[in-house]
Amino acid sequence: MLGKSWWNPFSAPNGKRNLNIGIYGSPNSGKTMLANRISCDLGGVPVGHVSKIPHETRRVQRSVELQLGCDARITLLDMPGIVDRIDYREFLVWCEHHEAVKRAREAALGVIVAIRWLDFVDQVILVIDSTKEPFTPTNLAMIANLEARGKPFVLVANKVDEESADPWYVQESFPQYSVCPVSALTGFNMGSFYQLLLYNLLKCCSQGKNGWFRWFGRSKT
Ligand SMILES: Nc1nc2c(ncn2[C@@H]2O[C@H](COP(=O)(O)OP(=O)(O)OP(=O)(O)O)[C@@H](O)[C@H]2O)c(=O)[nH]1
Ligand SMILES: [Mg+2]
Repeated sequence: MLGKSWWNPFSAPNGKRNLNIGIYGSPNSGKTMLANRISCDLGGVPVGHVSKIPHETRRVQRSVELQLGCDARITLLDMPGIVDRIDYREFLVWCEHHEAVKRAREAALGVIVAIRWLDFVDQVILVIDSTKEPFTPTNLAMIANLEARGKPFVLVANKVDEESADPWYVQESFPQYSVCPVSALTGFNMGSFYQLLLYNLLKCCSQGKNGWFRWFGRSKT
């Protein structure tokens, strides 16, 4: 009799059972709040501290191992915010000079570390703040980088609970991708988001070396 691993596509994602999901995006787009919501929805604990001060997350924060469908185990990686320039003076509103300089240094290092981590993530969630202009150099560079690496990703338009949110504009800005509107704060549309994530993970599992063959059991000799 064939084992569970034969029919379960999640059991053979290129031989991997553990998938790393990286949460990327600009500072303050709601990455940590989304990571916390996903982690708690899937039986874990909050991943990190949410704050209105940009670059609150300056190191990669990991969730505990989470279960998402079948027997796939996922680890969420909440990344520092990606930017193309960091000016310590932006932090002077919130902290003293020396603290602002330190924060800016750590934030710059965080960007480098986050980009390096792209090599180790299986799937990316790119979080876009739907209350702001989405067509930014950072978002464009991130998408170009992900495309070039062939890294699977989902686009999320966050903060749709806000009156000024315009998720349709986000979708219009990136017409070649399907954008999932959510609110990490209220949990709006998280069901659709999980479906999209699961669908993408399935694709990610079934592609690559022996993926489809293992799925259909043909690699069994
Ligand atoms: N209204 C609303 N606010 C949100 C939502 N998600 C996050 N926020 C707010 O946005 C701010 C930034 O949230 P974080 O989760 O810390 O953002 P981040 O992307 O992790 O930011 P960095 O760690 O600085 O890169 C906080 O004030 C949150 O309360 C949302 O869905 N709706
Ligand atoms: Mg954060």
